[in-house]
Amino acid sequence: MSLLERILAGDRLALARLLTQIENEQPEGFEALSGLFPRTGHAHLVGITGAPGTGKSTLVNRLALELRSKTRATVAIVAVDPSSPFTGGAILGDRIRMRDLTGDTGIFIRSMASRGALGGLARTTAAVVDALDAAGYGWVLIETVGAGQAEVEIARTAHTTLVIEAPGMGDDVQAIKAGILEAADVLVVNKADLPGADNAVRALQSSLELASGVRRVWDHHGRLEAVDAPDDGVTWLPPVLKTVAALGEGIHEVVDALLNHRSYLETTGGRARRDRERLSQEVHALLGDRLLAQFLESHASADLGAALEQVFARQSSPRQAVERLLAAQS
Ligand SMILES: Nc1nc2c(ncn2[C@@H]2O[C@H](COP(=O)(O)OP(=O)(O)O)[C@@H](O)[C@H]2O)c(=O)[nH]1
Ligand SMILES: [Mg+2]
Repeated sequence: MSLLERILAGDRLALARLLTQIENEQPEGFEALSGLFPRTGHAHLVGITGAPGTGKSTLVNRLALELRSKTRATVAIVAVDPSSPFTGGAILGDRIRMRDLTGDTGIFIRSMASRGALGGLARTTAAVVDALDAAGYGWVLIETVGAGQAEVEIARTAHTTLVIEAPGMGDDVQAIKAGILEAADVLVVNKADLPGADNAVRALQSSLELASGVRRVWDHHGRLEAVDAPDDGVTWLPPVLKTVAALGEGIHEVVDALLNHRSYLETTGGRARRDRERLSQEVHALLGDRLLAQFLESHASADLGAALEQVFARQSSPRQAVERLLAAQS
């Protein structure tokens, strides 16, 4: 059997091997992925992002188990943590903590290390997610650190973006600071067992109102009570939920929010729109990579070097330098 056939037959080792090939940018990996691509487009992709230590891995762990027992769907987890190398504490810790999930063959876990190349992380993650989608996982949960353009972008381009926050990480609400609040479909204040959780919930709620212009009324449990806006059933109002992921508290509600958001996307056509956005972004990025590589191959690096020297000397603007390089090519 070929690697591809084995993956489609549910062989987890074959899948792990393909993911390694993709991470190492081996041509046979990309070839196999192209063969699998027609089978993608079925998984629901959830990006989970937030500052380090907010409890992303713990929450993802719980969500996977809950999704499994509630919907019977299979779940893949992709942990993207560019700040720590494979041997580093965070990922090693994640792996050990996640060991309790691995007895279930309906859950597949992959930790990714950062690739050095600029933008490479987002590209490689997209390829890994495609492979998991093609392999038939119903849900793909992608954990990324909510810092850095690539990481936020990965979470943002999922079908559902979950932004996680925790109290006691300074007075500022990190999601507001990082500018990812507007991308959030579901907001979670984890570590609700610690003081300051209610403040974090309120801060998120009021910035959501500011951002959307929609006034919301919350009951004293922090649950949405009323919305002062036309209830046309078309507007998604990101819920703000409290969890204690370490103890499994509040997980049902988060899973319900994920299921609700998935239905919302399906009924409003938002799913297809997000798919098109994500795929066209991927094509654009790959095209850009390839064109640059082609250009560099067909040109003596001396040309580029000379053009750069002119820019350094302020004799030509960066834009002029590019114009000249391209004109010289034709
Ligand atoms: N007090 C408390 N600690 C938690 C909770 N959830 C996770 N933690 C702890 O917070 C630390 C960071 O969790 P982790 O999931 O690795 O965070 P990540 O860096 O965002 O992935 C770990 O020591 C967890 O055990 C919670 O709900 N309450
Ligand atoms: Mg983590």
